[in-house]
Formats: sequence, C-alpha cells, structure tokens
Amino acid sequence: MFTNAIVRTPGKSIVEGLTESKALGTPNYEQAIIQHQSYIDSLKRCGLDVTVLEPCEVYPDSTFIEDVALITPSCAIITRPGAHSRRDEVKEIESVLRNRFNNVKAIEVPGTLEGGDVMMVGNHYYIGLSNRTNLEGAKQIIEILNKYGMSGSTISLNKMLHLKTGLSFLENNNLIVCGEFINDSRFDQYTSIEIPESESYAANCIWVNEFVIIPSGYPITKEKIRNAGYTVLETDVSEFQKLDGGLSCLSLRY
Ligand code: CIR
Repeated sequence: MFTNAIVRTPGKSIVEGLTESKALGTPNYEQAIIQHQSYIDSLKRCGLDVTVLEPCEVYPDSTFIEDVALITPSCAIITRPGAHSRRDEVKEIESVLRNRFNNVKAIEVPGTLEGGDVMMVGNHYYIGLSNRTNLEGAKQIIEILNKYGMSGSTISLNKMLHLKTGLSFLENNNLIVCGEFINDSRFDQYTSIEIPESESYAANCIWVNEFVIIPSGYPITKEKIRNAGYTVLETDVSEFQKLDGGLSCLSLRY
C-alpha cells in the first residue's frame, strides 16, 4: 500500500520541455495546470496524502518528478538523469527527501539513471538500460538496493524512452506489457495484460492501492484492466504526453 505522493506543479517553462513527439504540438500551460490538479485529485481518491512542490521554472521537465528519485521502503535514492538539461533537477529534490527520509543515497558520476527506468515488483527492481540510464547507474542502484535487502536486475531497451514507457506492474502478479516487451520471456512469470500499439501511451499507468490510474481516452486498456479486477480511474494528461511524459512520471509514490 502507498500512503504518500510527491508531485511538482508544472512551470510556465513546460513549453520548452524535451520531446520526441513534436507532432502532438506544444503543451498549453493553463491546460497542464488543470490536468495536473486532476491528477492530484486522482491520487487523493486512492487514499494518498499528496505533497505539492512549487514549480521550478529553470527546469522545464521538472514536473516529471519520478525521474529524479526512487523511494523504497528502506531508503530514498537521488538519481542522476541522463538528459543533460535535466541533470541539475536533482538539486531541487534533495532537501525534500532529506527532510522525510533517514537514508538518502545518490547515483554518482559516471552513472546515469532516471526513475522512469525503474519498475518495482515487491522487493525486486527492474532497471531499464536506455538512452537515459547507463549500466554504471544501474549497477550503483542495484548495489544500494542490495545493501538494504532488496534486489535489482537490468533490462535492455531497444526503442522506448524509459522501461515504464512499455511496462507497468499492477501487483497481484499482473504486468501491463506493450511494444517491444510483448512475448518477452524475461517476464514469463507474470500474467501479462497486452496493450495494443494503438493505445501504447496507456501502457504507462499506475497501481495505487487497488486502483489503477490510466490516461483518459484508451477504452481497450480500460476494459482489460477492469477485467483483471481493478477499479480504473481515468485522468487526462494529454499536455504531458506532448513531452513524452506518462502518468507515472508525474509523481513519486511511497
Ligand atoms: C523527458 O524527455 O525527460 C521528459 N520530457 C519526459 C519524461 C518522462 N518521464 C517518464 O516517463 N518517467
């Protein structure tokens, strides 16, 4: 069960965020604020106490707060983003974590790691090796996890931005899979819920205390998750999609 979430309100600079999806257009700031508030409301409906951090204009992508930290039951880990424009975002999360957690660790040079590449399955963490997360970053985080009695393993990505762009663990052994992860034998032990390419954006969704929050507008995904026994909450995050941001990256949940 999660009890808390940390989010960061988007700044006006969000229009300058990194994107490979230019065809979707530039995010609208006012709309992003409205959508962000609805996202917070969804987290609250799942029973979470939500800490809302001030916008940080210097870093256009800083609302994607999941990428700068991993919070585990035993420690918090500050990452080292692979995207250069995002590297110093971690300075904005450090004091927030130190005020809340006794054990705060960090990924060091030459490691890079973004939270979107980390998928928690109980005590085990899958670490995606992507353009943002390198082997050194993965080794460092696995070492930290081991120190606290947890484990980790790496998964190489071919095309996706982050591991959780195409995978989401929904507890009860259910795993959402899409694109390059469909029929991937590394995940044979899970019951897979396949998301068609037409709804690939919805493969990034979050399990929060028996609810699953998904982006709105993806009926096939909604039906499949419902059929697996979850209560589905939909929230519109289209302005964040324009920056390749999924639902999970808008919060740190613990
Ligand atoms: C980026 O490219 O870093 C941001 N525009 C989007 C980050 C999305 N993060 C995530 O899915 N964990």
